[in-house]
Amino acid sequence: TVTSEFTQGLPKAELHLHIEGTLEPQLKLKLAQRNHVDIGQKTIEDVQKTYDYHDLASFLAVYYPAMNVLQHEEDFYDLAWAYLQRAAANNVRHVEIFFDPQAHTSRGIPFATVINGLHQAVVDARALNVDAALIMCFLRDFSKESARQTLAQAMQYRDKIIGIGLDSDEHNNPPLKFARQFEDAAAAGLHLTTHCDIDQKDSIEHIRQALEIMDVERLDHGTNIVEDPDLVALAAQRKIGLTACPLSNSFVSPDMKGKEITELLKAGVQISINSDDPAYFKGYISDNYYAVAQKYQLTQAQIIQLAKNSFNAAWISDQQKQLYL
Ligand code: ES4
Ligand code: ZN
Repeated sequence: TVTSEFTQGLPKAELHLHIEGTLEPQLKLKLAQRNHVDIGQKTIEDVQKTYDYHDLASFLAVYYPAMNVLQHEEDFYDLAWAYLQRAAANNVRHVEIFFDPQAHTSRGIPFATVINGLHQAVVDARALNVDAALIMCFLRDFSKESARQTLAQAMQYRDKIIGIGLDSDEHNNPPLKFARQFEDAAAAGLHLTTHCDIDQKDSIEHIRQALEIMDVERLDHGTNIVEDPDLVALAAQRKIGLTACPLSNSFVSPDMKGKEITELLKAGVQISINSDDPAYFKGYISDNYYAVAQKYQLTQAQIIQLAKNSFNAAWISDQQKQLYL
């Protein structure tokens, strides 16, 4: 049987982690005080009382306002460093960290402040034996024009970013809305992924666009793909990485998608387990492995396969994969 010691000790890669979603109540309060930002909460209990959500929209309504406490380069550094220490404690050997520049530039924080703070933590993570990289996400509920400007800004920091993704509210914001930006990013050698959140309107159509038209290499969540056997076969054949997030799923839907995860493992799809927004969804990556293993009685062999998949779907060289596998 799978114990929490086992899921914690297993070496793993984390491929679906929003750095803004690692802001713990304690750091939120500390930064609020340090930057003189009134967030309307004074204690950890006050903060936790606001963590009341049942779907993506109600989650995002809590998530974005909290980012006001992030003002200076040092704040972004402290945020990322706190996460990377937790990653090390979870035996995460490699992590590809999402960040949302538009959530900050839209409230007047320079792009440079965000990326320089995060990047310094990525560099310092080597001392923790954690190999880290940054993936820039576009907020899909913002305009194409905003995405275009954001990509142009990112190009000044090309060597600090390994890929791009799409997150935020998927409703009526299909992947194809950003086809042009994805094409430009691919031409610059950036890797491509997109959220295809669970049980969204047009889930299958969004997955189809992402795989057949935009040539993404991974799907974040993406477990609705089980509804279309042809797309499952395509994902297996192309070695598309799917990044499931069980605890996050349990907040925005009635379950952790364990049946879908098991089915995709059987079909040979490179599906992995990740933590999404661990400060908001009650658990870091080892907790996610443990929760899904318990609830769906996954075997140790299945858990090991999920961890192997995390390295195989990572944007690292085959040589680097050999070090971990
Ligand atoms: C997110 Cl759970 C989720 N879905 C979409 N966008 C996000 N950004 C951070 N967490
Ligand atoms: Zn996510």
